[in-house]
Amino acid sequence: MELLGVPFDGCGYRPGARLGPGAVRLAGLVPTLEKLGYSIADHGDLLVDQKDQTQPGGLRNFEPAHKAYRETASHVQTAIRNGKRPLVVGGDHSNAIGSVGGVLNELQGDCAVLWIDAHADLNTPATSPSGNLHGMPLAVLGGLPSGVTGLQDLQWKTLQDEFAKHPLDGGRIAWLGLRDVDPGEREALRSLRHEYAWTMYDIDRYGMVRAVEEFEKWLRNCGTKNLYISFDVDSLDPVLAPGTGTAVRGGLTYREMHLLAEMLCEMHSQGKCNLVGVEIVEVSPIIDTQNATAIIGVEWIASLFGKTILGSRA
Ligand SMILES: [Mn+2]
Repeated sequence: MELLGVPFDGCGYRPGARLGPGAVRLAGLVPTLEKLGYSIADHGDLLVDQKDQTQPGGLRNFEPAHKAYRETASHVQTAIRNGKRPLVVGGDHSNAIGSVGGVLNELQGDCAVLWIDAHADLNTPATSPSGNLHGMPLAVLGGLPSGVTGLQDLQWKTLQDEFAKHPLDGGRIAWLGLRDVDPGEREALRSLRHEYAWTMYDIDRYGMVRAVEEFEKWLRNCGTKNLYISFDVDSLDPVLAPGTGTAVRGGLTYREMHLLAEMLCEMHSQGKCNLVGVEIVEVSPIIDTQNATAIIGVEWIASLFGKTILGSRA
């Protein structure tokens, strides 16, 4: 596995996720995976320009964001090209523009994405209540129009020219854990003709086993076996994972999150999908309690890669 930290949070709700890679490393990401039998090439953290740089009339921190996405994409592409699996630690969720964009570029669009998140991340500059790109990555990757004119539109198109050459079809995105969806995002979800968007209501009603079984069916029918998993720690209940910028009550429980990871592990280890890469984003240690959110993130990754109660699956 090819590990990269992306300490960029200039497009998040508030600063803090830039410390996510350090927190996740301190929580034992590398030794945990090594104990499971994986060899990890640690590429360290990207050098990120942390100065606030927003051009008048432009998207917030566009320049440093663009640089971080470009470098993330390049890392992800190189890893996949070498037959390795990229493991990316954010950073705010806008970094998925680079990571998922890199995957799509390298595989010519032949990949589905599992988006585990409280949010749909489908806003555009026109619909976003905050103007922060971390709520917009899937709109960029899905090729949605910005809905605005001028510099923001030019910047939006710059991102799409680079990271959405193979736009991510709505039928190739699976949302899991949704519970805070803006009005503009609901419309975007409909326009993208999604086929899998499991909210917390669905998980409460039908349970995690059914959620993953339906996901497996969905993946079988979506036209690709390649899967990238984007795990936003705000999918978890804030009681467990308070260290994240946009926490929303009523998230996944400890047991649901592990069951999810273990069932996904069964899928990829049995060849039901080709897990091309994984990322964990939005860990913000400055609002955390004793690094609990990074620790739980590492536990989740361990379950995804074969840790079980009675021994390793890998
Ligand atoms: Mn997110």
